Amino acid sequence: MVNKDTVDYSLYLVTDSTKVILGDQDLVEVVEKAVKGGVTIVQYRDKVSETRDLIQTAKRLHEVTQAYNIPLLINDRVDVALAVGCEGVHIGQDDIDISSARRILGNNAIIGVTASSTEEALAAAEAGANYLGIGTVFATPTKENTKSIIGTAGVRSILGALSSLQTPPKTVCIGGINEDNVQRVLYQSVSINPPKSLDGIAVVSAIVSALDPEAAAKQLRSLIRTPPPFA
Ligand code: TZP
Ligand code: MG
Repeated sequence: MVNKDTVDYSLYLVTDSTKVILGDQDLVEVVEKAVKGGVTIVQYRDKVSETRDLIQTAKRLHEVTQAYNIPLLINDRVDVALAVGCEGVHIGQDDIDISSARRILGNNAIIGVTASSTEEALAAAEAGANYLGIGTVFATPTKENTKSIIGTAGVRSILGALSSLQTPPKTVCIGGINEDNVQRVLYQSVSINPPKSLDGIAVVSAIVSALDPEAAAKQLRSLIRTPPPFA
């Protein structure tokens, strides 16, 4: 059983079912390889499948994540999370509100929220989000209609605002992160006063589109664990 208060957010995989990102691969196989490589939490994000297929795939993904004792979250769809009995949801600013999601899924569910500004971050924290997905850090072809590209300076200012809270939510950042920039993102994103750093990095294409998703996850995980040489 996954305990929501001790979740490891360090390498957070967000899936994508579009041909351009996933290619001809089987999504569940890709996720299994990524989890073997060291992914610590998975979000099933699928904007193309019908509800019936979403539930079927989510159940298969949940078997994988349960075998490795890591959480599975569903993007947007509280109904799918409830049907599958997985650990929670990730919602955006235009999706169901946090307190409604909490009422439906209960106290033990993990509820993550996208935040692109200090206002959104503080409001989500206040409403009881367990973690924030901060971004979009860098422009990315994976999600072209993002509201705002905030850079590492934007991540820093959100972390700075959260650091004044007594129990800030966990934080991951997302958008254009890969093995070439992950250490720079982690290093540049630390807010200085009072200090607050990210709890993890979320990626889509760096793992899902990799030739070898297991090796890509392994490499990212070791880069996240190892302090950068310039720190
Ligand atoms: N939310 C903000 S950016 C993004 C999402 C889901 C996509 C990130 O994809 P990638 O391939 O890791 O840049
Ligand atoms: Mg959404």
